[in-house]
Amino acid sequence: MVRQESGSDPAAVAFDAAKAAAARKVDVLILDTAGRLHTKVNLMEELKKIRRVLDREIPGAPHETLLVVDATTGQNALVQARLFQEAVEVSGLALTKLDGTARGGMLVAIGNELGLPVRYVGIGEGMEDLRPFDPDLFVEALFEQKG
Ligand SMILES: Nc1nc2c(ncn2[C@@H]2O[C@H](COP(=O)(O)OP(=O)(O)OP(=O)(O)O)[C@@H](O)[C@H]2O)c(=O)[nH]1
Ligand SMILES: [Mg+2]
Repeated sequence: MVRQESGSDPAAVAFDAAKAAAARKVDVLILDTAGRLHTKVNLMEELKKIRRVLDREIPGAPHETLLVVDATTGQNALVQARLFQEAVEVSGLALTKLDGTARGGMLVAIGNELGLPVRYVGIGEGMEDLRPFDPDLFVEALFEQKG
């Protein structure tokens, strides 16, 4: 776990993490960015800077950029996904909170327009509740009668 004090420059933390990952010869480095709105230009610029720093330290990195979308967000998720993809080349999605009443139908719109694959779904708050995406299960649940 690599971190700095609250308020630090996120790109500097990313730089430290990339250095540490290389030094320790780890297989996987995961960066978790704090929640941010696509309407906040300076925060989106920070994301771009993180990408640049990573690519400089580990050529080709990041190899995957996941956008986490909350299933309760509805169609506004398409706007978010579009803007994040433009800014930081999102390569896949994680759709959380599918255990509630929301079914995540907006994934169809996102897939249609942006062609982004869904990598993970969240179906609860436990460690094991983040699962690889199963398209057949998802479609079945989408049309299932609830209640
Ligand atoms: N029921 C349910 N709760 C979830 C799911 N995923 C996350 N949560 C809960 O939602 C809350 C927020 O989750 P976080 O993982 O902190 O969300 P985050 O996107 O990292 O938030 P920021 O870092 O503030 O952007 C926590 O209480 C989680 O347990 C899910 O799939 N189902
Ligand atoms: Mg978080």
